[in-house]
Amino acid sequence: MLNSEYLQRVYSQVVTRDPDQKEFHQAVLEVLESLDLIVDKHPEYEANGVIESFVEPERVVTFRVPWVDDQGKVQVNRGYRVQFNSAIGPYKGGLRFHPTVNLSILKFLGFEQILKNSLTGLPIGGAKGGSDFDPKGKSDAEVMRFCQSFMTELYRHIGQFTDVPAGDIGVGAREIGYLFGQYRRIRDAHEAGILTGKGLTYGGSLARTEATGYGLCYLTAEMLKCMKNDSFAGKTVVISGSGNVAIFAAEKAMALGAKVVALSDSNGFVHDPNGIQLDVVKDIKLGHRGRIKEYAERVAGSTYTEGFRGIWTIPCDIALPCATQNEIDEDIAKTIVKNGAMAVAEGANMPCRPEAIRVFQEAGLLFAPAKAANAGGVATSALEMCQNSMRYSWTFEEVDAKLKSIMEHIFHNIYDASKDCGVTGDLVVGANIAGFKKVVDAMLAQGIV
Ligand code: NDP
Ligand code: 2IT
Repeated sequence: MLNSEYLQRVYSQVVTRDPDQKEFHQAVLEVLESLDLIVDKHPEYEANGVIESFVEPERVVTFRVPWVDDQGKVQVNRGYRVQFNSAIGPYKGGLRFHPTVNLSILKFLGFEQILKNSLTGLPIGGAKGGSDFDPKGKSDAEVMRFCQSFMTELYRHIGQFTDVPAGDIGVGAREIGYLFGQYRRIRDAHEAGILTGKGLTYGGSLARTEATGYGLCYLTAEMLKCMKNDSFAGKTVVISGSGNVAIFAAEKAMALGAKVVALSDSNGFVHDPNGIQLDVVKDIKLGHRGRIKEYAERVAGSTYTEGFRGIWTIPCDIALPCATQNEIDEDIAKTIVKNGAMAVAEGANMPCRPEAIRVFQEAGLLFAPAKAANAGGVATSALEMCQNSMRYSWTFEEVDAKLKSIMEHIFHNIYDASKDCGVTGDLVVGANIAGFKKVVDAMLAQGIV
């Protein structure tokens, strides 16, 4: 656990204040364990109450979201925005629409977002928001009415210099479009920079859709090259999820010469030993919001199995969990190791439990944590903001080249930070420390705010 008495005190206050927020505790403890390696050298942290501030959101907004379903019945959901830290730039982070959304999950996501956004090297603070609304099975008209109601409250809390939301689970191009339309109507102004992930016809950036998955592979490729003198070429890859991150991670992994053999959704997984046919997956998931099960009905030689965790029994060289938090526990991690994997990189946020990460690291696997590995999405969101400010747009190739260079830079930054801390190659520590240093310097420079 924690050696520093100061950090122990901070952590126990976090737990005492919000005893039910398990996911938030998990995310905080991991970061504090890394800070434990440097905190003694920085008495100014305790003297200025910096870490107490760092673990407490600047602002949390919760609100009622009433909307009318297709039967004419009023439904009421709960909306949130956790504005965690704006020391280095406006709050920035996605919106998640999923029935499991609660304050613990949004606080863990907002907390991780601070460090992730710092690692991108771009001037963005950390936030997260969303609702317990479930877009699954809803008509487009219902989703539109929900988004309009959600934005009718959210609009007063966001702005291009204040807070810039984007997508996450359950929030893609359709939802961002409805949210943007409502904001524009309320404000009577086309302020493109208030949301990212927009459509290309109204201020979106080329390559934002692909960015998280592509970025994950760019960072993983750099890690393989620098730490194992290896590459994606000829490797077998398993990717959990089949949403935005998973699909474009699969696309880039294949482009880099790997064979992707499995994908999943919350119901189950498909295994295609011949290599997943991505056009079929795109047709199912992006074409008509179908279930991954359909893949096995359409592609000979592939199989479908109920239960999403079973995907990790399929042997692979590289594991890319891209679905949701805490899907890989200690036992699953042991299975992945036993099956001979060499690397794990997190596309989802916190998909591996701490015990699982320990299993990977002790077995000598390369492990890239989410706050570095999936930072390509938000980095490209920041590039979208940049283009909106310039009233200009870059080509796909220009954005993609910037994304690749950002991800390679992140890898070297976190690798070097791990070395400086005396734990060379522990990229969890590297990411936490490198991300934290920039934010804490900004916080200290700005006084108690
Ligand atoms: P999508 O909504 O596009 O896809 C989510 C995928 O994960 C779906 O296949 C979904 O299956 C599956 N999934 C969601 N919840 C669960 C669950 N509780 N159990 C099992 N499977 C689940 O979301 P994204 O692809 O955008 O997000 C995936 C992950 O990546 C999340 O952790 C997100 O925070 C993270 N992320 C996203 C970024 C982005 O730019 N979009 C950027 C950085 C990180 P089903 O359809 O059955 O629900
Ligand atoms: O978790 C994430 O980094 C995201 N969902 C993307 C956030 C963003 O603002 O693009």
